[in-house]
Amino acid sequence: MKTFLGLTALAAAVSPVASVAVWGQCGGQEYTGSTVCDAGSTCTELNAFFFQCLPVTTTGAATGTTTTVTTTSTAPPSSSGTCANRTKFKFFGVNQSGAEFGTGAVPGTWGKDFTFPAPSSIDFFVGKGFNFFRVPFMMERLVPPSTGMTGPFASGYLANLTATINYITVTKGAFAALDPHNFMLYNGAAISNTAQFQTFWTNLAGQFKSNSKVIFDVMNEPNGIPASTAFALNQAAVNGIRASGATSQLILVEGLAWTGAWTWVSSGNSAVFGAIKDPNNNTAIQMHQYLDSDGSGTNEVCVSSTIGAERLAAATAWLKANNLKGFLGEIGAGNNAQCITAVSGALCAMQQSGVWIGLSWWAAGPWWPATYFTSIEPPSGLAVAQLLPQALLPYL
Ligand SMILES: *[C@@H]1O[C@H](CO)[C@@H](O)[C@H](O)[C@H]1NC(C)=O
Ligand SMILES: *[C@@H]1O[C@H](CO)[C@@H](O)[C@H](O)[C@H]1NC(C)=O
Ligand SMILES: *[C@@H]1O[C@H](CO)[C@@H](O)[C@H](O)[C@H]1NC(C)=O
Ligand SMILES: CC(=O)N[C@H]1CO[C@H](CO)[C@@H](O)[C@@H]1O
Repeated sequence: MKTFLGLTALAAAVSPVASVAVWGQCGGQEYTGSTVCDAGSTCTELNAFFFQCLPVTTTGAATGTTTTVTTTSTAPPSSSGTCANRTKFKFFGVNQSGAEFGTGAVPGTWGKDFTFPAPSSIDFFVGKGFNFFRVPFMMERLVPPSTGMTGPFASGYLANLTATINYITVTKGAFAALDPHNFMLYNGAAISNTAQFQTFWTNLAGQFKSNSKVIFDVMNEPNGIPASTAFALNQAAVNGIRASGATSQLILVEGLAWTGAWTWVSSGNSAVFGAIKDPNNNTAIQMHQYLDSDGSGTNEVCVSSTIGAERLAAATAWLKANNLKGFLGEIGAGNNAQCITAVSGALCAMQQSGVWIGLSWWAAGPWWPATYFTSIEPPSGLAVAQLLPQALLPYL
């Protein structure tokens, strides 16, 4: 048998195989691709999930030409194996889109305009070790415009939303963030009345006040109002949530300019959000970050392999200076080698900083098109095969 094994191994070694570029994956659990690295790099086990083609340092002197080989000290880390002294995230997961879909369809039809996350998708991520789900929903479906945001809840939509939240938190034991995905617009107009918004949150938090795994994400990406108004509305929501009796759960507040980390300081958010007050001292700043040229998350090309860490640096410094915690509620990028390295670099920088308590990938959800490049919906969302094992799982 030994001989046969040797022959088989030899046969495998001499048959033509595509080789993996530097920083690419070359092994690990569930990996089925090539285990041969390009010249100048060597396949190195970083953890059970991920073997990577790491560059071998060379002077290039033998040929007298400049080589493209980089050393590990100048390249960003591409897995936790090269990310020293990190603090793990307390919350790590994905967005679960669906209930907010169907913009303009109010209330819209379940199964046609909107849907709710698939339990099988939640099972998949919990099975991988994730413990957090951000669940976007549409305010107008929960509190119909006919009776306004301080009026009664629409029972069917609340029941379905609650079923999703309970599946995540009770059945699976993970955390679920309630995310009114409304950009601080309600029934076509900017929300500006802090008292009404506070009541909306008192009512909603009251539904979940006894569930310690529920997180209150005040408003997705406030837009079209001054930063000071966005801040006042967030502060009112914090006050309303605590007044409901929900005193232990995490609250996440978001700023203007798509709550972008890279523009946190230049957008004016940094000038106002440092003053957030929570009587129960459990509020974090939620920021979002995409890695394409305009930061919109609409292009699968990342600016560079270091752009993730670079775009977070100023926000991280601001969080530290203000003694606040950050939560990266949306990050997304293409499923390609440069983006995988950029995402990995971002996660490493966040975990080394100690000020980021969580992260959620944008996005899972049953209705993303097969071509949506940041889709992480199992089994075949484009981010599932490579980005998930290479850039996310190493940071669990
Ligand atoms: C990690 O932390 C240890 C203990 O504080 C320290 O000795 C070591 O130099 C640090 N390593 C890096 C790469 O920062
Ligand atoms: C709630 O979900 C059920 C299916 O479980 C569906 O029949 C119903 O239409 C949904 N209602 C709303 C308002 O989402
Ligand atoms: C608030 O909580 C943080 C830990 O999350 C702690 O470091 C800080 O001392 C607390 N502040 C107050 C005023 O209790
Ligand atoms: C970057 C990105 O994909 N943003 C999407 C967030 O989700 C809403 C709908 O939930 C989309 O309209 C955005 O394009």
